[in-house]
Formats: sequence, C-alpha cells, structure tokens
Amino acid sequence: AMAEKAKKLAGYAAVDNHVQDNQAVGVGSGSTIVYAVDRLAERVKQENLNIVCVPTSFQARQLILEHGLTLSDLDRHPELDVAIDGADEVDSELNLIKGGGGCLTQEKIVAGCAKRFIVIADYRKDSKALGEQWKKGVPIEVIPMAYVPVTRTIARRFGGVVVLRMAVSKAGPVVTDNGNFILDWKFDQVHDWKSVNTAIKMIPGVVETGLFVEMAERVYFGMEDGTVGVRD
Ligand code: DER
Repeated sequence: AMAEKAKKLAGYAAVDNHVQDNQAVGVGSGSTIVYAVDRLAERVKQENLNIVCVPTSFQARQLILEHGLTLSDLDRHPELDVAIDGADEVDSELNLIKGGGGCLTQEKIVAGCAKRFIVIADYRKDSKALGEQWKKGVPIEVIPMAYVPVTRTIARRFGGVVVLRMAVSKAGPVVTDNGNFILDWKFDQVHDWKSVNTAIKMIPGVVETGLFVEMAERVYFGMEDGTVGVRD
C-alpha cells in the first residue's frame, strides 16, 4: 500500500544519510523501522561496514538477529552514534508521540544515549499539533500496582480520558518488555508538552511517557508522491 512505500522511503533515506562505518546504531521498534533494518543489513553486507546495533525492544532484537547484524547493548555502547526510530505523530516543533507499539521506555532510553536521534515516518504522521491525526492518545508506561491512582491523577490534573491498554492476543492488559502496564491518555486539548511530560513523569508509579520532547534532530517523511520530506 501507499503508506508501506512511504515507510520504506523514509527508512532508506535515514540509513543512507546517517549510517557510516564503525558506528553503534540504536534500532527502534514498530513497522517503519523494519525497512530501515533491511537497508542497514544490505549496506553492511555490500560495503562491509563495521556496525553494532542496540535494540529498543524484543522486536528490535529479533530484527537485528534475523538480519545477521551484530547485537550489542548499552553496557558495551552507552553512547550511540545514531538512533533511528519511528513515531506515531510529529508536531511542528518535532515533538513526538511514540509508544503505539508499546516500546516507548527502551526507545526513549536509547534515543537519549544517541548523539543523533533520527525519526522515520510516513506522511500520515506529519502534523502541526499532536492529536491532529493520532487519536490513540499519549502512551504512558506505569508500574502495574499503581495504574489506578496514576489514571486518576492524570485525568484530574490534565483532563481527557485515560485507558488501560488491553492486549489483543493475550487475556488481560498489555504487559511491556519491562513487565509494566501501559495507559493511553486521550488528551482533549493541546498542552505545553514539555511541562506536561515532566509533570506526568513525576507522578509516583509512572515509568515513562510517550512524549519525546526536544529529542528528535531530524524527521524523514515518506510522501505519497514517492518523495521524501525532511524536517529539522
Ligand atoms: O511504538 C513505537 O514507539 C513505534 O516506534 C511507533 O512510534 C511507530 O511505529 P510504526 O512505525 O509502526 O508506525
């Protein structure tokens, strides 16, 4: 479909523009990153590149291993040259909503360890303000025993509706790679995302939010017309 072609365009552009020899690369999670890993594996083979990959989820780890790429971790490479990852939505200031795939915590850690955090997305993610196109809210990872008080605090302080994310292929709630629950905060107004992110993180029981504020350096958007848009 059109969106898949757009994801591939973005993934290839990011890898071709930002991956060089002798690098440690953070590998994101989701569906768009699959194209980036395909291209990364192709380049490593063709150009005989010395690259190590640090995953942001069990899914990313599987992608790295399945493509025969060298798996590493933050113990060995606490500073990454570049991290490449998808996004659920991007606003005009390059703030992101991430976590649609439930991997936001390790994604944010890896993105924070990278000298350059590069985002890849199809045209459907390109918004002026968060919430314009992405209607599933901001994912928030929480310690399971705290999810009810955290739900109540967020709804009381910031409005909107907060929903525990339930699994589809498993009975009960989604359990993250870190053993936690996810709340989806369907906000009902535009906020100052920087201050809201900090305030939510301070609530006891919150592990991480899917608000990536002032983290992305560049976003590659695959467009419907086959071109690649770039926003810095
Ligand atoms: O869950 C995540 O954070 C993913 O990276 C998400 O933001 C993008 O997933 P997609 O590439 O499948 O849209």
